[in-house]
Amino acid sequence: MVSQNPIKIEDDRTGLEIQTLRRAILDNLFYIQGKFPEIATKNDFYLALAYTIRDRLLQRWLNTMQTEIKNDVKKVCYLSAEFLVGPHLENNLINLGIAEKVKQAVTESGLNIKELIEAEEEPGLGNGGLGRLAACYMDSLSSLEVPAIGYGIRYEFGIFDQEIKDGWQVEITDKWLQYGNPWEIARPEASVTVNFGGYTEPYTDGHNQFHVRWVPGYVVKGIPYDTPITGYKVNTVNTMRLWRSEACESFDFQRFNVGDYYGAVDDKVNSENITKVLYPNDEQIEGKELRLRQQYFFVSCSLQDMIRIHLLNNPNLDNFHEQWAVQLNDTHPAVAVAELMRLLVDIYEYEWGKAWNIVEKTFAYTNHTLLPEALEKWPIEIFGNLLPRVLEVIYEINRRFLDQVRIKFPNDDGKISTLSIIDESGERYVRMAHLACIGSHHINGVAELHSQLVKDTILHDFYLLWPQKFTNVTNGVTPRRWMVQSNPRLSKLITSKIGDGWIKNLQELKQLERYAEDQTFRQQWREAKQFVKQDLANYIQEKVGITVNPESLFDVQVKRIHEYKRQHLNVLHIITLYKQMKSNPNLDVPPRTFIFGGKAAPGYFMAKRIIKFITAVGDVVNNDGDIGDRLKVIFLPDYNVTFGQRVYPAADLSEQISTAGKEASGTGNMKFSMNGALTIGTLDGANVEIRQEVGEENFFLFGLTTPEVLTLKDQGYVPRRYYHSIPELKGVLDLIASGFFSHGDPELFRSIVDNLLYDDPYLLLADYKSYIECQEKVSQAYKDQENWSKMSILNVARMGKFSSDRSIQDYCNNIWNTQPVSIELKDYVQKEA
Ligand code: CBF
Repeated sequence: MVSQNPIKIEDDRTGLEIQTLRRAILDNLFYIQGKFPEIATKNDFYLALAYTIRDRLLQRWLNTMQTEIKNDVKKVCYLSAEFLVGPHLENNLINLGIAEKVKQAVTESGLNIKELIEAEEEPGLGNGGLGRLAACYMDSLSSLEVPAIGYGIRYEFGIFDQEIKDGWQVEITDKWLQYGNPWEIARPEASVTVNFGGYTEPYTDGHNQFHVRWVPGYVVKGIPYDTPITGYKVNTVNTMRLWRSEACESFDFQRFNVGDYYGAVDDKVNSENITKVLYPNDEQIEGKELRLRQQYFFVSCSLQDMIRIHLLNNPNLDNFHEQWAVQLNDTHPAVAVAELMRLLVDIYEYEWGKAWNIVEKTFAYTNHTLLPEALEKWPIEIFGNLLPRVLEVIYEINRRFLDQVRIKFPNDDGKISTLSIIDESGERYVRMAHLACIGSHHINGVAELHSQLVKDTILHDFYLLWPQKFTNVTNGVTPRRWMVQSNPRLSKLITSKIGDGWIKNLQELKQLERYAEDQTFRQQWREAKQFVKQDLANYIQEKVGITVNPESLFDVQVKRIHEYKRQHLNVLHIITLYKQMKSNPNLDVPPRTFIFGGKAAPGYFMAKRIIKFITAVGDVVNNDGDIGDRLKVIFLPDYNVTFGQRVYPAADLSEQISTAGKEASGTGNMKFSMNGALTIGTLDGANVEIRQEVGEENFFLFGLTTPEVLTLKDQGYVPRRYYHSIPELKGVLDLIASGFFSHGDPELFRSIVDNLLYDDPYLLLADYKSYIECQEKVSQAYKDQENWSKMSILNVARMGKFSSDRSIQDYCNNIWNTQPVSIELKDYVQKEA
């Protein structure tokens, strides 16, 4: 019964009038931060504003949760060890459509909205492409009104902050939570427990049924923290649910009482360690037991959570797969296949075949890399000690699977050993990709070329077994963050011509094509670019104290530092250009500013040396009076989402120069192109499709193709042949080897030079000539600014395909079989007790 005098939860508290917003900011500052404006820090004001905005999305958020639970709609669960969401505040203002009003309220309160937005510490809960993709997908799921939960880990310390000292990377702990996180809500009432260690034992129940029981060595509690993920101008606000580990009992009185003071908190410390820190490796496995503990912990918590929610509306789990589409974001959560089997068979007492039917129809798996060093496998011993019951379940899955293999490929022991989940070629390992393939109804790569290579190479035998499981979903990125938010000028210019429908339907950018011929529009286009370039130039000055010419060609490579991404090929070009300028001071090339950014895994020797190489070359070039501002080399420290938002819009040229066949997709390539940069790139990953879309004439292509790479390697690649036959290349390598860029020390970069001359696994020398020639074409093209602008406009106009909305639609149609659900906003009215 509703009371006579009901109280609505919405109303003045969450109103959008300027006065109400101002009042709310002040209230939050006072009542939550406990501060007067006079003594409040910038962070206090940021938090007060963030809470104000959070209040304004809560009704949508709770309505979304309620609708999804009540209507029992099919939900997508994106299981990912990483979510690199970036700062929330501005994104939420845009998605809620309240940016202008809030800006006015903040300004009238005597504050600066830009400064408050910049005060937000970004949650660095990912390494690079894979985690950022998960974040773009969460944005699109909400914007497309698809019911979804992103499940992951709430790392206390995210990806390290990078400083550059004397040209070297130094890692600093990322304490992103130290001043509070206003976006999350802890839900301790939905905690679950997770078993580790111990042993298993058989038992027979009262009905004479045989079962296995896991007697754990220790049990850890998982506490969910929810963060709202708003959709663009819709009511849907989905949830990202991240788990934090905690000891079940944080204090052991028995140990304390016998004087073991440190031992009394041992359990607490060990349990909390699970979600302490993100492993900072991108596409390299770290075979540490703690990493497996992290994976199993968040997977088990998430599956238990899904089951709990499912049982709110359903009598049993028979239809679990009809209600939940669970996507495995790479193999990091692949243990979910065995864990769901364990839960169904051991806890809910399902018969194996029935349970397997549910499992197979629940999961789908995305592969994100072909690099052998990134393919996860766990030594049996580590696995068995940590998760004894899960290993037994894996053995049983494997036994039944290999029986099928024998039927399909009779008398073929080779197939048994290549397909088995257990690698028995030497030390025995659990192969996580195999578990993911066997337990999933679909397997996809992340760009056309990559999906083809998955079928042709690493998962070839699975493809022979189940061709129908394999498909492609080309990656995409959200235009809300990567255009509207990061490049407001360009976005407004576009909207002034074609309306704002493109923000929701990126294909509408096509209408821009006709403006490529419009001289006035091209001028406006250049002005928009110039504005952000100036902004970046100021930022460079402030961060690294180097003055760059904002009129120069901004040539940008920002991404993780990895040999296959070939930042050092870029440097070989810089040195080539430098040598040319030195020997011909009248060389007619446009001035260029080379901008690099990216983190190296702390244990990756070559990647760290490449950073030093870039900065060392920069030190020489930037200080050479003969060169002036015709050539500058900048390494900007601490590349992250926030910095990406600044750098993508300002680029003229996007460097996508990986060895063909190595980059699964790339998503930076899309962000650059959407912001009007032209690409110099190989036929790798999504570059292939970007070139197809924007047109060959609007893309600078160079380098070997994937089949050419393979043939060259098969024939026995000898990099020294290129060294001897290309004088320019020889000159560059000799100069490095002489110690010219290392204060006369020939040792500093010997590892790089020797690696290129004697091994060169990523074929830099083979691609050098083609790259240099292509860069000359870039320089020529840049001289004709009218034509460059035309190419730039056409790049943006033809990027419709690369919206993450399209990718999510592909997943919904071809893999998840899910439908959008629109969320009605209902008033909450206090009921009588
Ligand atoms: O699919 C998203 C991205 O994932 C990676 O970053 C990865 O971690 N495996 C790949 O390297 C990228 O090519 C890909 O775009």
